[in-house]
Amino acid sequence: MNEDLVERAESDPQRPRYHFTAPGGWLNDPNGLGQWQGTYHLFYQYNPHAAVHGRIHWGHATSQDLVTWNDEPVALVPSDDGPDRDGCWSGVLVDDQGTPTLVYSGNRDGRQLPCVATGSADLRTWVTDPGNPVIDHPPPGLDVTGFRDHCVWRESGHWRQLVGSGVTGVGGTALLYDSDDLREWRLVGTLLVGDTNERDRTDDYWTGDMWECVDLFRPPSLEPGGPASDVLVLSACDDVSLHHALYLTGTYAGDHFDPVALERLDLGGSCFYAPQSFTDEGGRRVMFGWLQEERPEASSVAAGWAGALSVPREVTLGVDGALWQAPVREVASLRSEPVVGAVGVLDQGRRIALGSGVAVDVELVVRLEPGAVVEVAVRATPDDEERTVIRLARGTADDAGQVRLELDRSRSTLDPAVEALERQGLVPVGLDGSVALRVLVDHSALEVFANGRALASRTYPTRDDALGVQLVLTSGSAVLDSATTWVMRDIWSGPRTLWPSVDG
Ligand code: DQQ
Repeated sequence: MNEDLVERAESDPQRPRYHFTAPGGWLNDPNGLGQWQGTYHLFYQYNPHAAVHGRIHWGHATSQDLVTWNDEPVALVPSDDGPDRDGCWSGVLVDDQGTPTLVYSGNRDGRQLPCVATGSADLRTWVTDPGNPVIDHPPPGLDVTGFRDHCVWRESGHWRQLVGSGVTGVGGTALLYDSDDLREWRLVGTLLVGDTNERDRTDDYWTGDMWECVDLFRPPSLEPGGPASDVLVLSACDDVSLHHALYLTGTYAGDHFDPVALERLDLGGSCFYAPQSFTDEGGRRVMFGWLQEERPEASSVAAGWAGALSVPREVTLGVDGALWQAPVREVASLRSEPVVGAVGVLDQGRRIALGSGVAVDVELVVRLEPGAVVEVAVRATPDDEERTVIRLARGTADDAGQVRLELDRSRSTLDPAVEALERQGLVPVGLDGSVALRVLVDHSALEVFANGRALASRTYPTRDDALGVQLVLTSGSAVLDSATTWVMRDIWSGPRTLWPSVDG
């Protein structure tokens, strides 16, 4: 049955070929990201039995270059009767004086508690700690909405840990703990508490009832001498929905986080969720997020797979005090066959062809006058029946320092069951109105980067000829300074291996 799952998954035309996917079955959050003696390790929430969120294992893959991966044996399997009997939920990898160690959430009877596992030197085999769970209840006296997911680091000779949580009726939170040995933990307190009542649940900035997958780090500056700030990433949810990933800039000091600004991490809404980041051996902060499916569950089940990861994103702090995100430079190593578009002053309504493909990387720079609107269409059929449109609309007067980035999926697919919500958000522009746009199209996965802001989404065109990439000025004046499209290579060099092999 499992081999069949891989076969079905690999033959699905919607399956991304240069975004990370599980060999078959279900994938959600990236976990345990790190670089260990040169090798990149990626673990992920994984159900090898079916393309649904079930008894979650930890899948594992390794890479030398962050973009091409090898499937490794499953790292964590739910135990027969332990605290992770019903699933090994999200967590992190840390180096405990040379011993690779996972801190994750054991799921049992609908509750999650922190657990630990130690690994062999090659990180291929893992043993769960007999003392699990290492924290056996959420803080007494605190009515929590949840207690799971971990961010663990060394500080002043101790371990520190954040556990994602929320205070019922108050807001999401991150609980701060302290330890000498990763096994005995002392509660320090709440790092900070959000306000669930401050905004409407439909608001793009709503911080939720519960913070999942909290991630605290200090990003490098985009430019030498740029501002410094700590960043707390959180994935806001309630008991019905996974909403979106947000981040706070501010200062972590004295057991608290003093926030300065709250920002959206990705303008694609719930598509980019549960991100995790790590510092690689070169000092870069690299982030992966889960790209959720946006087609009906029955379609994923039939296809034998669900869930992809974003490309690895390098995150830095810009001079505007916000996170700047860009695909790591290694993504460009997958490029082949460039198509260079004609540049110059754009005529309104004249379409410029920028190549074609189901897996392409489009990079362009366009200068928009105030009021100008430029559209880039991808996965476009020759007759326009299917097309996904990325729109850049520069404001006028007081708003001229911003461009509205919109993703219009109203004609992305002829399949009426697929989500077609519009996505949008603001992107900063300089005085010359220039936008550096990068569009990564990979079958059903789509990631857009515009002046450091990111927007991830999913599109499921049905027609084989939904391949076109085009640019058009629909309003005002603009100049196209450069435009190149590359076809992208597949990141898998051999057949996928489904671990573990299970019958039935
Ligand atoms: N996914 C995991 C949880 C986490 C959630 C379960 C976020 O640990 O809170 O698969 O997507």
